[in-house]
Amino acid sequence: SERYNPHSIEPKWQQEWEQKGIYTFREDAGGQPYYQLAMFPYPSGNLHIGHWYAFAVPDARARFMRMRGYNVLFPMGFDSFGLPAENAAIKRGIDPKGWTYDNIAYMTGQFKRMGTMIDWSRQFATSDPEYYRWNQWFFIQFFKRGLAYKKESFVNWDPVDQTVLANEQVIDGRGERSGALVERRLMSQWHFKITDYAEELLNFGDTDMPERVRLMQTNWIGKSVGAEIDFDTPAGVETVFTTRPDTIMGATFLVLAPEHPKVEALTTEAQRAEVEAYIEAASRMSEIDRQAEGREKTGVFTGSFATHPISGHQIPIWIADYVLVTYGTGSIMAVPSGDQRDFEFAKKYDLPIIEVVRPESGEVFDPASATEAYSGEGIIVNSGELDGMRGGKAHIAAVIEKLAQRGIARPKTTYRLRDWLVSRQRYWGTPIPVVYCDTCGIQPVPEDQLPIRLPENVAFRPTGQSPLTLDEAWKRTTCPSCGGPATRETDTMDTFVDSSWYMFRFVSPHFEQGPFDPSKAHLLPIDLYTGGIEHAILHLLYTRFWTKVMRDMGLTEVSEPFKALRNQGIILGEDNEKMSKSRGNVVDPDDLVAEYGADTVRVYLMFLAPWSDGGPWNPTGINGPYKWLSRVYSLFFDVAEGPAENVSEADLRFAVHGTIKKVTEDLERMSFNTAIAALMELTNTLVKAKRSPVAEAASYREALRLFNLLLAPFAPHLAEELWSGSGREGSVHLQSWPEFDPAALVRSSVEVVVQVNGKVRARAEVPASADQDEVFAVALSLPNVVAHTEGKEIVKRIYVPGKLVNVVVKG
Ligand code: ANZ
Ligand code: ZN
Repeated sequence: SERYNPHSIEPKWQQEWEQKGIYTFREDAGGQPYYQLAMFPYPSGNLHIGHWYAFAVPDARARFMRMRGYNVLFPMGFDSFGLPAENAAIKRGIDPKGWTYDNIAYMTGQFKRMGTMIDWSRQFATSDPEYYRWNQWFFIQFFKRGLAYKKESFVNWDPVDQTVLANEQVIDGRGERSGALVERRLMSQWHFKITDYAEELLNFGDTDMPERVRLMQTNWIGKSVGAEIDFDTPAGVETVFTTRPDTIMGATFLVLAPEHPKVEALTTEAQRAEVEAYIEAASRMSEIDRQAEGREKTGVFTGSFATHPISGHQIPIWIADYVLVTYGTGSIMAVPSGDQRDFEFAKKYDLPIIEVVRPESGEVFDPASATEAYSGEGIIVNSGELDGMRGGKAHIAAVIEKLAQRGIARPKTTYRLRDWLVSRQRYWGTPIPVVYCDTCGIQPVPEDQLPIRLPENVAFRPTGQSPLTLDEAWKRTTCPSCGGPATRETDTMDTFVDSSWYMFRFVSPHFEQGPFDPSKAHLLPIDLYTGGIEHAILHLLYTRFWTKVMRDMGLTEVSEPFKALRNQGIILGEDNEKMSKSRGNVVDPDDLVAEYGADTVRVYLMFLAPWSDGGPWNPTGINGPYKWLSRVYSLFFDVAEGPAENVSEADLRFAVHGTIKKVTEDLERMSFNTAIAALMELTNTLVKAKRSPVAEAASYREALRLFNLLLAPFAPHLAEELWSGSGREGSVHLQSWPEFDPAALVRSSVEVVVQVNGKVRARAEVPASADQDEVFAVALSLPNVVAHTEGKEIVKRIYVPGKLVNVVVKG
């Protein structure tokens, strides 16, 4: 009987829930507050199956926490500034704002059909002026604290999107969105001083997050402990950064980045033409390509020499593109015996190589025959005073101390992390709240003039300049300091600014006196934050930085925005490949909901793989969950069919309470697939129980009630229908999560398999408390066991407690 009809059940309850406001978070509702958040989406136009995976699955966890008595805040909004809106505007001649808000309206409708407990009263979009006003306010606070500054720097220029990209947005030398090869350009840009927090960002405290994310952030920050060493050159003192000061006596030349400011002064007339040509060629390459492993080393001699600080030797100064101007001091002391890049360079240009670290094995490094550098540990040789000391990365502290005493080296820690470049030459973002005055220079906009709204009806052409530069009337303003004429900054902020603090806004989304209401700040940090691994560096690092700045501003007491982080995997196409229109393997959740209902889609997404792994979509796989929910429906509402069964009351209680325990533990650790498997198994027992005499007992009705509660987080609509259809009061979603009864899990008797010579001959029901002798007594008395042992000698007895008996007989 296929009476389960999600299409009548689901809209009915969605409407009822909305009408009664059962998911509205109220601070006074009682229970310990619990803030769960899934990374908010970009309003691209349509919710795809990945959105369902990211929002509907964690929803089960949020519902579970709520039933456990927590006062759960589970909000949602839209990360609505950004390029796609602007590209749509350019392509189709439409208004980015209209496009964005139409998408938000459409996607909110789709969201509501998912059956989540999202509190929609808190929804906002980051392109709302009431929101981005606070981006501007933060920018001004950052500016006043010296954390927002403008500097001329080489930037990653995306020639297709015609904008600057942050390092984090360049993947393998290409723009993250456009895929275009990124060029380097010198431009004046706003930066946030995230490097001030580099060290603190390496400390994750007791934040519970995947090791992988921790590692990616740590590598991105890229802390290097080493020393700075000064070399005299004809253009003044040049300081190099090295992680291997122990190799100083092996430094046989210096290498400067081609863009290094001293190159000009160091280049002799004889070398000038060659040097200039080299610089020109290097400027056309990305940093990533320049550093690619195995790439043939190239460089040019400047014609000048530096003085080695210990030996006093004159060592040549070269330029080479494997040295980056953006790291360390932009120059290195080259040690060909210890560094592979330097080694290849020295071999190619026939520069001296001196062994300085000899491995414990005593193997001597012969510069003439060596094919690679030795970067390992050992004893320092050929180094005068340093001879006999331990060499290698782990042993530099003693060397630094020795060199420091002589004034040759200073300890120095360097980070790969760069300041966050926030200027974007685009329209659809937060206007940067500063003005330029010929007399007073850069002036922040007074706070009472915020928000500076984006002008409407601007022209969209990718010109390499912000479209705001074309709006003369908007640009023209007065200087807040002298009252004279001034012009507005026309760049907008990187949209990662928007997502850096939105989790704080949700606690008081309509607050007008500040970014969030301080009296609600205790709801932070987020207790559980969920989202894709693709945000491991960008978003998560920025929001951690922002939180620390807010703490230092006195806005919050927390140093981290979330207590725990969990990443979901990705739903792939049937073919195990990424879903994409071109592959034709895209699964549309709307179609699935139309066919099976939202509960089935939810359950299938939870069931198909561990949520943290994700996996391929199986088009026939969804039938299983649908059949299961139909079976559940009929279990509750149809008359029993099929042969009589004999499930005892103890069996029933054992199954139900075992499942409560299992599902509770599984939901705690976000193991949704195993929880559903347990519920499916319990369904089998309940179907049998329904055909047993126990179906007349109160304990059967209680079993159904408990099952109904367990089902609620996963299939919220069906669970509500079962609840009300069973004549129960109120919403199932406002009930308490059941506790398991440990007594029900203690079985009074156990079934033991009885083998003779390894073959199963019988099963014995024995008291759970029976000892080995008692079990053998029962086993050996069973007729089929007697038949196989009679007249034979028992030579061995094997007993696996509570499970198995094996008697070995002879003759
Ligand atoms: C001498 C030396 C000897 C080095 C040796 C290494 C091995 P990490 O660990 O990545 O921080 N270096 C410094 N600045 C550089 C730049 N701007 N571009 C390219 N390379 C640069 O690497 C630090 C090491 O990378 C430094 O230590 C320096 O080479 C090089 F046996 O100095 B070393
Ligand atoms: Zn002025």
